[in-house]
Amino acid sequence: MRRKTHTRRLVGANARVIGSAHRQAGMALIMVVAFLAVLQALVAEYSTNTTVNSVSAANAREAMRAQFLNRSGANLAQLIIRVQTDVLDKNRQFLGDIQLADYTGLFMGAFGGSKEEVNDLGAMLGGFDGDAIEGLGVAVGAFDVQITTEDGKLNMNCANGSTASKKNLRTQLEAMLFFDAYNPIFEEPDADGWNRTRDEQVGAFMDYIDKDTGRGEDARGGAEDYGYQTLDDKYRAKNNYIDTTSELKLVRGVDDRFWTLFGGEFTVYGDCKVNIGAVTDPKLIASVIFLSAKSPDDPVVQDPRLLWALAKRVAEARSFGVYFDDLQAFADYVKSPDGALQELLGGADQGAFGGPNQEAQSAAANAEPVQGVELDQQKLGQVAKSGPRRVYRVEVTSTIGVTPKGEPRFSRKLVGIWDTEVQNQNMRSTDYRKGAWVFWREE
Ligand SMILES: [Ca+2]
Repeated sequence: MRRKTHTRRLVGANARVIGSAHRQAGMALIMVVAFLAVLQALVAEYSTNTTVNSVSAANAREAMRAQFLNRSGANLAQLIIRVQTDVLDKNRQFLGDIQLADYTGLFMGAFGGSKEEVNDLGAMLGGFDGDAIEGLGVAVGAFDVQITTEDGKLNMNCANGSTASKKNLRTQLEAMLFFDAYNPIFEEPDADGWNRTRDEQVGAFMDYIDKDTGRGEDARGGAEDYGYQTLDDKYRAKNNYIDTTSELKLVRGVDDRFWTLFGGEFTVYGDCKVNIGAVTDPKLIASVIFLSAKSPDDPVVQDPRLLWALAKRVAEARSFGVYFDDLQAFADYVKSPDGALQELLGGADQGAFGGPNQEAQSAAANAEPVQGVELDQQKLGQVAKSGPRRVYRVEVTSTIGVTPKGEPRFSRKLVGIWDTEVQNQNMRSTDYRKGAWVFWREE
């Protein structure tokens, strides 16, 4: 019995040994599996991190490339504006109102284009290869420059100017809103529920910017109270010059509908008179004609439809190859727009760069007859001026790479405002003279 027991014990011990070996083998397997799982997670994380780092490094590289392309575009724009002010503007009496900015689109591809664009341009100019001339185009990406002027817009900061400037701006704003077509705006409340007349809307603009806190230009109309403090987001009127036109959206009555219609008419730069050669919007042209008509009873000025048709024709003048070198040229054209077109088609005035193209000629030939208005030179001189442009808006867009969908893989935009009358303040700059950037934004 004893022996048997021993044997059984032995068997039991052996069984325990074998059992523990089995348990250890399972442990190793679990450890290996667990280790593999952890390793897999580590590898995945490492791989994700590396991809993120590599992509963000590539993005930073493209951002820097695009930024420097933008700077190149801005430098090129500055050069074009310098040529305009120093060469063309100084010889206006011989050359007329030629604006280089109107032609930048034609040659911009040569400087900021990709290799393909430069080759296309070379082919167009006489079949030479893009490589034939050193330094054309850019190695990586491309940039495009647009130069426009702000001189054809209403400078809203004139609301804080001299008495004459204030009066002038008020009259122009009133004239701009005068058309019957805008009645719905003043018959219905704005987005904040404010009911206003045309007069109150103009007053809201003037009072928001003028220094005093009294209604009207002489501040005798009682306290300015446009309810800015009662709005959901309270704020105060600025009562000072504004920095960007976007601030005008804070003026009472300026909601999305108003802004869509008139937002493009405003600027915060330049003089208090619009440059007649640069006004392109029929709304503003109509206001200029309305304010400077020789007779207030003129049938065209009395009939908004006729006035609108005339304003549209004047707005198209530039595309027909008509340039308003001075106020007289503008008055002549407005007096007899159809006569001016006939003269143009007869080839009497070929304008700049060989005159209007075929398309413009046929457009001019097919233009509907429009009734003119005789203008008073003195009245015209009060609201408008002529001559070289003063303020330029430069917009540079740089793109790098192309996605499979054909869109740019990376793009950056730069907006700069160049004022030819502002003195560069850095005396040590080699560029110490008139003309400077007064606004600069990269996005
Ligand atoms: Ca004020």
